[in-house]
Amino acid sequence: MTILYIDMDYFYAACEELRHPDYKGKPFAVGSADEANKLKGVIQTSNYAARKYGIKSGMPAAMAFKLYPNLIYAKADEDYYEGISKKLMDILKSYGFKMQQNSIDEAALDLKEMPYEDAEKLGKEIKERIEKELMLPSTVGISFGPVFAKMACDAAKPDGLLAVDERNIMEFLKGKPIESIPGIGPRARERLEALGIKTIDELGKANVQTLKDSLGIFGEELYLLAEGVDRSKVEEDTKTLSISREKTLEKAATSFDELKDIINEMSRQVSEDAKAKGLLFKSVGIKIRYEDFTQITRNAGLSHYSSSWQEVYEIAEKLCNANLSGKGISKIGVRISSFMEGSKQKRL
Ligand code: DCP
Ligand code: MG
Ligand code: MG
Repeated sequence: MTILYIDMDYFYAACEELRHPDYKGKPFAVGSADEANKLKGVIQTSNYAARKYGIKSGMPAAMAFKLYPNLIYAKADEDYYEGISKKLMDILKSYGFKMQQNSIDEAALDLKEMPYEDAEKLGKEIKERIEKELMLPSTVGISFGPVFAKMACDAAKPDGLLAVDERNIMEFLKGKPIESIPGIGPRARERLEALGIKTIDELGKANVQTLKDSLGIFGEELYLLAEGVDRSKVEEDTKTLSISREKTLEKAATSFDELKDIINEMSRQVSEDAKAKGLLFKSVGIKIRYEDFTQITRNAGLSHYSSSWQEVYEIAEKLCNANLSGKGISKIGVRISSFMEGSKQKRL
C-alpha cells in the first residue's frame, strides 16, 4: 500500500496572503474574533514568520499579541477558505485515486501498490499544480499507511515532500514526542505521561495491556504505530458538506420575534442530523429570501467544533438580526457546515 498525504501550509493565513500580498513574510495570524475584539478571540492559524515567535493555532489571541505586539491580524473568513478548499479537492480528485478528505486543507490518496519513486514524482506534480493553479504552498508525505503518511507530511513542512517506507519507519519514529502521532490530544497525552511515556520509543516499550486499560482500543493502535505498524486505511468520502433546513413562511416576517420559533426548530433539526452522522460543526449560516425575491446567505464560524443546537440558534439569531432591513422575509433557512467527524477523530 502506498499512501500520499497532502496538507496545505498555514492554510487560512496563506489564503489571506493571496488577497493581501503585503502581509507576506510579516508575522500574521488569522483569528476567530473580529478586528475590534481581536484580543478576545483565539488564533486559528499563523504564518511561519509568526510561528517563529511561538504564535500558533488554539492560542488565545491576547497571548499572541503579547508575544508579538505588531502581529498583523485578520478575522477568519470561512466561506472564502471553503471555496479554495473545494478547488483544491477537485484537483486532488482529478487523479482518480480513492481519496479521503480529512479536513478543510488535507486529504489522503490511496495509490495502491505504486512504487515510491513514482509516488514521489506524482507528489511533486500535485504540489506544482496547486502552486500554479491556486498559488498556494503545500506539503506531501508518502508512506505505507495513512497515519505514517500524515506524519511524514507534518515532518516535511513547510513546502516539503518526504517519503518514509517500511525500511526507514523505525528510524523516522525514533525520538519523536508522542504528540507527533495524529489523534493524540491533551487528554491522551496526559494519560500516557502518567504512565511515564513521552516519546514514541517509550510507547513501543510499554505493556500493551496497560495501554489498553488506560486508553482503550486507541491504546493498542498507538502501540502498533510505535512498532511501525499502521493499520488505518483510506476510506472514500461520503462526505456531508452541509446540513440545512429551510421553510417558506406563510406570512412574510419583518422581525426576529416572528422567526424565533421556526429558527429554534430548524437549529434543533440540523444539529440532530449532525449528531446522527457523528459530525461536529464549526460554521453556521442562514439563508433569507425576501419578498422581492432577492436572497442572501450569511455565515459565521465558531472558534471550536460544536454539537450544540443552542449555538446554532444563537448565531442564526445574530445573523438574522443583522439582516432585518424592513423588507418582508418570505423564506428562511439554517445551515451548518465545516464538519469534523466527532467519533472518528479519536482525540482523547
Ligand atoms: N484551524 C482552526 N483552528 C485550529 C486548527 C486549525 O481554525 N485549532 C484551521 C486554520 C488552519 C486550517 O484549519 O489554517 C488547517 O489546519 P492545519 O492544522 O493544517 O494548519 P495550517 O494549515 O494552518 O498550518 P500547517 O502548515 O501546519 O498545516
Ligand atoms: Mg495545513
Ligand atoms: Mg490540515
